[in-house]
Amino acid sequence: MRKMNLNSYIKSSRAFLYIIILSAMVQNAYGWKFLVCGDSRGNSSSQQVNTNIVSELAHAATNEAPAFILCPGDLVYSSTPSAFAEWRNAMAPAYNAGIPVYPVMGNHELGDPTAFTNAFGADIPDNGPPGEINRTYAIGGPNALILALDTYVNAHRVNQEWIDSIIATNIHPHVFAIGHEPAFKVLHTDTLDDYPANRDAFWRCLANANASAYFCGHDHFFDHSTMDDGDGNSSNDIQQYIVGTGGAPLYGDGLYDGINSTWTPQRITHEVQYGYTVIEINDMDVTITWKHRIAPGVYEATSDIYERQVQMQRPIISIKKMSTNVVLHITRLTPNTSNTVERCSDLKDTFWLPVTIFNTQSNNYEYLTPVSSDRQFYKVKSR
Ligand SMILES: [Ca+2]
Repeated sequence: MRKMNLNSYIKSSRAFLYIIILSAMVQNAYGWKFLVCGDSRGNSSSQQVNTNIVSELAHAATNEAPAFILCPGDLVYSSTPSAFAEWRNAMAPAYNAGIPVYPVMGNHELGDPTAFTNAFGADIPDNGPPGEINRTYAIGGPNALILALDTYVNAHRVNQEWIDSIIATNIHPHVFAIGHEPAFKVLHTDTLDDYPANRDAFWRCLANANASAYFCGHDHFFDHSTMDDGDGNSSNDIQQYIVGTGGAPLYGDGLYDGINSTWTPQRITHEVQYGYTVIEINDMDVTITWKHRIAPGVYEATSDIYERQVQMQRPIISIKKMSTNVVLHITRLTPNTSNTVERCSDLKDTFWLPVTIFNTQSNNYEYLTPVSSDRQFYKVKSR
């Protein structure tokens, strides 16, 4: 009797163990967060870092237990090994907790880019374009792609060719980007709108990738604005978050009076205070919260909470009929999975004939197939 009970206990323990493991995996994939906060520099070469605020933020950030922390530039006043050592020392709580910290360069790091890459290169993935290693790179979360972009290898521009190549093989539903300079001007006039055609291409690329937000600094305040693309659908408008709130001397306000092309900036929140943004991802939901400093060492969530449910985009087929063939150009595919093209000649048919089954490393695919009747319908299944 006692033995049976023991067996039964072992069986139920094993079942319980499986449930726990499954639950841990689900938690890992579905509920996670990262933080963004930039511009922590001091005001002179003798005061390189606002260590008081950086230390506060490092403690607050560590208590959030994020997957990683992103810092969009101007960490220190001037780019020297000792200044970066001072910054890393102030960020010690995060480093000691094993939380990766990923910075990109600001204009205050331009004096000596090598000092920056020496200080942070070991932490930064070497997956960027040639000539921009440790300056431009991609970070993958459980279900997100984050593009960390240098805006100074070519001043006031991002490396669009590299971004396009990364987006083309992205498998994650959530996409974000960070860079030092705002894409749309508020206070500083030296922003990505200095090259409007490049900025427009960048912003359209983010929109096509279903991105939620671009995080930047340069202006020393918090500014959250949504960039209305004028299509009457606010759910596809990308948010610009200026988070130059890491300790640098705070600035007065500005206007969105740069070159905005076809977008209409709509301000959600502007605040002149230190703090950081928390990006929480739960399956297809993203929540971005601005947390500001209300007392020394005390950071609290504000009412600026942006919520969005990312929709999986359906593949699109464009069909070009040649004399004896049709060319199917398929976009928005999920790379690395089994995709199927099927056809029928009458939509009332319940049977669709498989035309091709393919794997692709890209989210684009082109397929040539013979014309088999005057009227054909095609559909693609992608997962
Ligand atoms: Ca829109």
